[in-house]
Amino acid sequence: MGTTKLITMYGSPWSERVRWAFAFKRLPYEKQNYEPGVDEDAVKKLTGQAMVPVLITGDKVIPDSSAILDWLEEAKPEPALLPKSAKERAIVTLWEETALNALGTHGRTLITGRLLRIDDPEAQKSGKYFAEKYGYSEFAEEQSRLTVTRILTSVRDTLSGRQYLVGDTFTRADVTVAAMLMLLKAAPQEFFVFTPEVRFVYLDQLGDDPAFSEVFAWRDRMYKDHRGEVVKP
Ligand SMILES: N[C@@H](CCC(=O)N[C@@H](CS)C(=O)NCC(=O)O)C(=O)O
Repeated sequence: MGTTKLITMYGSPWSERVRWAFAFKRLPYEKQNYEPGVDEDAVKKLTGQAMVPVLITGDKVIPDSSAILDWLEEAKPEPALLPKSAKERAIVTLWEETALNALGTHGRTLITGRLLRIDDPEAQKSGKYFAEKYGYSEFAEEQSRLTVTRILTSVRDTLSGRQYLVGDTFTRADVTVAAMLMLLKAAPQEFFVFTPEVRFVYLDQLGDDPAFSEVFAWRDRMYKDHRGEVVKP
């Protein structure tokens, strides 16, 4: 198969879902760290777009976490991260899209708002970078909070009485939702290493809301049972 390299950003859940899937399938890879505001041009030159994760394998360069997971499922089908039935696969895809394009993007708006309110030049700088790149306003933040609250409610109610989001096995739906939840509250230090200052930035009031404690307890259980390694920079 040759060398497989992943360009990822440590604190990004889009990168985390890909690292998680590689660890789950025990596929080794070379790491390259992406720094926002520094490595954007290089990634743009390589892929034609300015986001990570990016997979480089053989003569292929694959941006986009879902395309990377599709490549991975084909390259290493076992242990499977997709259910066998087409119906269950369809539901996995719906959860993934909700997690990536609603929970993730609205979660990023919430974290951008938090960064902009922190009285620290470094936090302000990254807040401004993400605000400009992904579009931020106080109104958008209020709307994002409503959307994220609705999704957390759906995750909680779907998980009631169940171990996994789809069927009775761990799938890409669980990987993706569990990874995206870091934007509201990071996984505990024993699974995901962050300095206390950075961990604080990742904590939203929704992450500590008792109404959603079962969702974050489930997320921590997914890390404990399936993450397979302590995540370190
Ligand atoms: N559709 C892409 C989205 C990835 C994405 O949103 N990446 C953001 C995560 S915050 C990123 O690379 N940010 C760094 C930057 O904007 O410089 C995927 O699923 O991989």
